[in-house]
Amino acid sequence: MEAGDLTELLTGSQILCRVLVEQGVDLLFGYPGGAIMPFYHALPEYPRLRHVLVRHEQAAAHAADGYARASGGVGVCVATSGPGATNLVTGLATAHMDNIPVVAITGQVSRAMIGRDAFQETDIIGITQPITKHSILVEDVEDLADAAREAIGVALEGRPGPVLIDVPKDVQTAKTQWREGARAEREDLPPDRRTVVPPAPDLDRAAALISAARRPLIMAGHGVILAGAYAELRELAERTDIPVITTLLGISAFPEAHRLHLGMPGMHGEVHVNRAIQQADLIVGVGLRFDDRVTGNLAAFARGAQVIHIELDPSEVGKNVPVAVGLVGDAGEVLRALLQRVNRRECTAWREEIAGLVRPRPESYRGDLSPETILGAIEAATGGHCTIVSDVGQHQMWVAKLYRYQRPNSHITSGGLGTMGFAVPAAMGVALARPDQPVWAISGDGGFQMNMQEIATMVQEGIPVKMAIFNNGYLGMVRQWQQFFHGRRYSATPIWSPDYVRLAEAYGIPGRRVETGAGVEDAVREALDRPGPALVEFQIEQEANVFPMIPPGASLSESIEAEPPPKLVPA
Ligand SMILES: Cc1ncc(C[n+]2csc(CCOP(=O)(O)OP(=O)(O)O)c2C)c(N)n1
Repeated sequence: MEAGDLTELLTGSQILCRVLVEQGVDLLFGYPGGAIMPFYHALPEYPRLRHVLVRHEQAAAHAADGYARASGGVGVCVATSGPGATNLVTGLATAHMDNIPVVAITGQVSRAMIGRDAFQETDIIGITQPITKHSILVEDVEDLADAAREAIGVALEGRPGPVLIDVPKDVQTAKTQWREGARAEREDLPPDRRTVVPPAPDLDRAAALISAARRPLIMAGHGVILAGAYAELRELAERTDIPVITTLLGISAFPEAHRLHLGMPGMHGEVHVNRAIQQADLIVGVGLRFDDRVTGNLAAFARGAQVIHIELDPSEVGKNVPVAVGLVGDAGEVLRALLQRVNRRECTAWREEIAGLVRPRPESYRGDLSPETILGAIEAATGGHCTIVSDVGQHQMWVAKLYRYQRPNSHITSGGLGTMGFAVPAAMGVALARPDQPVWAISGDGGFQMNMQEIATMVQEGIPVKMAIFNNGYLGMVRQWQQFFHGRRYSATPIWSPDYVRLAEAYGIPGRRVETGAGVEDAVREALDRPGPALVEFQIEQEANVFPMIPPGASLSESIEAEPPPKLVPA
């Protein structure tokens, strides 16, 4: 039968698959079960749709998230009703906090059973409403195609985010006519939902502030990466000579070897970056939301600075910091409009002043197997042609600060939710989106153990993720807080690990343990040289700390730059 033939009857499941194909989706991460079985029954009829069977639905959501972050397209995950759907929750919340276009398709019990506490019935729409951009229960097969198209469109449009579509089993088996639809493109959106360039007077004011400022800074966030506005950001910085700070999720929005790159701000940001913020008279924020990990105590944040805030979501403008000019729109479009008005200028004196604030990085390592050595070896072995996916904890901060990101969007992490267990499954999605380059998942021994079951997925599907475990025997970041703020009471933070080399062996992948700095380079090279997934455990110093650190609730001026003397630690 011809595509578009109005007499063609398809099941809801076939319609779902067809819409995915029509919308350009070719990869799904999922796990089957009773209420989603009709969908899985239809799936083999659509060989264009590759399905990756994960080992836990949380990993499906993170892998879809990683795929979306790396590809710029939508990431799709699939789960059954009840426990399958609830296992997606952390992954959806992670994507929601970081604005990632993930579409989750969940099976639901048949319509007649809804509301009766049926077997594996969960109100997943109710559960995920606050952590999705949109969620839809499809109650009629007639609505299914458009609901699925809308799910993908809504996930991608404007400020991206996750969308869940819940499909009762009998809607998956019901039949109706297939009607062809158009592929959702940003340009297809109705004009009121498209990005509009801010009014000319606001752009003029921003340009005037930029030319008048004596101590200006650019703070670039995730919005630059989501908009792909790398060239525009660089042009603004170079034309105005303004130093660029990149937030955790803004890392790799600006080349780090560039003379204007300053570093990361906030709780674990560099001292000179935080001091520069406190001394600035203008902050040009691009695609960031000034969250508390960046600002520290808001009342004391950049008190001498006026703020220009370039941001897609109007509700973010003025939410955390008062702004002099808010420029609402896509970072690329706004920067292009601004660049038409911004003149060349120099910031030599201010840059020299900031250079004078730079201190040697506080060193907390006693041994030679430092995170710096490990990250330096990965950078050297890959020439930076590589994507680093980090987990959450101390290693995440080292990964953010000790590797020089030169290529756009080469650093991926869970910023907003700070989800341990993210790196390993997200790296699977990244690796499938970027088959041309190595992908490293870097985790602590805690976070690695949260989703290490996914090694089996990598083996079954041939996904070549290189896994590095920074093993310090502790839930390191929490232990550091306990050391600094809880009188060294290491409550529930020592963590035992299995023998990772034997674990790798059990999965049939190469595994190495590295105990000294001398072994780092070889182990990294070997992992890269062997095809497929590989694992390297680095036994780093147990009580190494991340410096500097702004204590929670303190201002950016109050950083801890060395081990607190034991007598100052409260008992
Ligand atoms: C799912 C989840 N549970 C708990 C936390 C709180 N938390 C933040 S960092 C951290 C410790 C991480 O330990 P590890 O994975 O070993 O990494 P390290 O800090 O040692 O580098 C914990 C428990 C979290 N962020 N996510």
